[in-house]
Amino acid sequence: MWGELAARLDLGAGAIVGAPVVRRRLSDLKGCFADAAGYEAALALGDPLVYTVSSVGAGNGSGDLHYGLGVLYPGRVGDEYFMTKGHLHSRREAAEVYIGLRGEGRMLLEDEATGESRLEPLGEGRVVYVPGHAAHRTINTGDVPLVYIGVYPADAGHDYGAIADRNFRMVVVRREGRAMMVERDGLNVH
Ligand code: S6P
Ligand code: ZN
Repeated sequence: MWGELAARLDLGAGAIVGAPVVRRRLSDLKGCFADAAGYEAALALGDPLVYTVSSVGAGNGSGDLHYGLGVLYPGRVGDEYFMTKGHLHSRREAAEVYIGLRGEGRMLLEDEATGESRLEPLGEGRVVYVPGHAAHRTINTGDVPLVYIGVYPADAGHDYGAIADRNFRMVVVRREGRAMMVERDGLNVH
């Protein structure tokens, strides 16, 4: 017997109605920003909400899908835009589709095996396919909340540890008013 199959997005509230919500504040993003001093300075001023994710998992069988609505707020630590923690899927071959609903941002992808990095546009009217074995992190490069849906296999799982240990090789910063991807090593933070 099927359970609930339909859901309603409340884009004003930034949530899937009735779904559980995870809230991540700046203090939850320790180690994500290349500018560690800038991060501590920002935290000393307060601990803003950086993003929320409300998720729906209607089934947990092999072949089932889960999805989540992400709302990533605008902001920066130094030159670095607000971002999600980023993760690999525990089942590494599990892919994901991101569908941008509002705002303007980027998806940072990094192949776990080769280190190949890509920065793809993610925002209103944009779709990004996240292949298996790719660490992925969303970044808000605009002035309004970035709202998107991610659809992934029910058994994908989240592995935050690998990224927390070594972080992404690339960092997305604002330079001359636009977003660009630069190498973390050799990034001059001032
Ligand atoms: C889940 C999917 C998204 C993220 C969300 C928050 O596979 O990729 O729903 O959970 O963008 O990012 P993170 O890295 O904190 O899970
Ligand atoms: Zn994912």
